[in-house]
Amino acid sequence: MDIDICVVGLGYIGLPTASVFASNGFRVQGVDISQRVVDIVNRGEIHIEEPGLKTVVQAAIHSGNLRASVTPVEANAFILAVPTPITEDKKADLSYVEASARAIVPYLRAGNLVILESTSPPRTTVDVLAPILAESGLTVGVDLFLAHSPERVLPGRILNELIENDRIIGGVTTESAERARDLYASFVAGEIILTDATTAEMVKLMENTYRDVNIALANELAVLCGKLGINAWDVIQFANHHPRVHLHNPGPGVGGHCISVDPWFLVERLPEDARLIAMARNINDGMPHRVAGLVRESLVGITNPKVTLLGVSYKGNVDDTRESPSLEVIADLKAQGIELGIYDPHVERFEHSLSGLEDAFRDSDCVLLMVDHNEFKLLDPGALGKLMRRRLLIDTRKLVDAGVWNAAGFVVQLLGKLLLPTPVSPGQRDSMAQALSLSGS
Ligand code: SAJ
Repeated sequence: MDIDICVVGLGYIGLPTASVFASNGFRVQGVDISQRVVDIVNRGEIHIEEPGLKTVVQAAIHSGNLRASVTPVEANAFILAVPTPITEDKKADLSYVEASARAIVPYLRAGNLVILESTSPPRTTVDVLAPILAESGLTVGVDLFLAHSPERVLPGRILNELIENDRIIGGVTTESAERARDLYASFVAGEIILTDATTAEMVKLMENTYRDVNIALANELAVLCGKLGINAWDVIQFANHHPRVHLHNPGPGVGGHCISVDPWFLVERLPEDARLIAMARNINDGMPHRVAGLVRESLVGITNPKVTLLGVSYKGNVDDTRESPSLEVIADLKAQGIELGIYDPHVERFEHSLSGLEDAFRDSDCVLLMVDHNEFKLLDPGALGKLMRRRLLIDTRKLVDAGVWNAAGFVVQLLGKLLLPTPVSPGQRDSMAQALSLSGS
């Protein structure tokens, strides 16, 4: 069977993209380096949580239009949808982009189209991808077409946004962009805007940077309001009545593989100039430690304290834990010897052990709500409070109905209204731990 599209990377972007193309009549080969993922997809199942995805994948596999393998095949078009994470020192790790490009080189033929969907630092398409693809002997822009079409979908709403959102397509040549547009036009209902590859890269990075900087502003607002003794959530709500103001929400940090990562691509490239962007990143990265500091302060005087941590995904109603602020908070509290009962109804695989709901609450001294999962709105504070040693809830998302929890005997503290401690160094944390009379200290 001739393949129309070979999609490399069957993760949060590649799998929905492959199955939507397949359900629009294209013959699609999905490729992933993980045999486990390939087997799951070939069974018509999915390895990630995303509303509606299972049905689309199942239908695509059963129609025969989608199949998966660990190696690429010849195709008319190739879509690279692999991760672009950052290294420990906040530099772009392009190894997956480079490896996926090398993997398709032997399968490229004259007239093929290659599209990079992965979010990438400026000039990646022209400076990194094009030279690798040229190893095929084809001339990029002449007999091999190359474009960057950044994914812009919101986890939790991927299938809908894949179709509805406007799409930016940047070609290394005009014909490259036009060919990519013709492909996506088969299912994209939004507007398709054509530009050059580097502009398209910058558009995507700026979208996420815009959000990161605005979240940093909201987090700074929470710190200021805590010091002034007022409620940041009221300030945000009232200010947003202004027609040109859209303040974001404070929170325990910015997670996920996008917003907490992409701004660093700009800082890495232009460190002298991307000053506001770097500062916003640092403000947001400081939030989990401020939250951990709040928890530590609430435990002063308690021997062998236990904390119930609700939610480990990076945001509500998803199972994705990459760059989750909860990881930082857990590491911080565990380093102090604080016992944790961790509960997340959406997450199955996690690097720390998870508890059932009741076990997480049993003998606890403080509930720390980290994620706005819908399930947490429905918790029964009356029953859960009875399991605890002390009824304290720190809500970092303004999720719960404080009145209901107060009625069940809880003191409810809200991030955005509380005095937030300054993030402290690991050394300072050690001396605070000793002051807390924790177990083993
Ligand atoms: N957050 C706040 N306050 C807010 C909004 C979000 O603290 O007011 C936190 C969330 O809790 C989460 C993080 O920010 O930890 C990011 O969540 P998000 O829902 O804002 O975004 P992502 O990372 O799930 O998806 C983003 C989207 N980009 C934009 O909205 C500009 C999506 O469209 C992109 O496709 C995606 O990044 C990506 O893959 O780049």
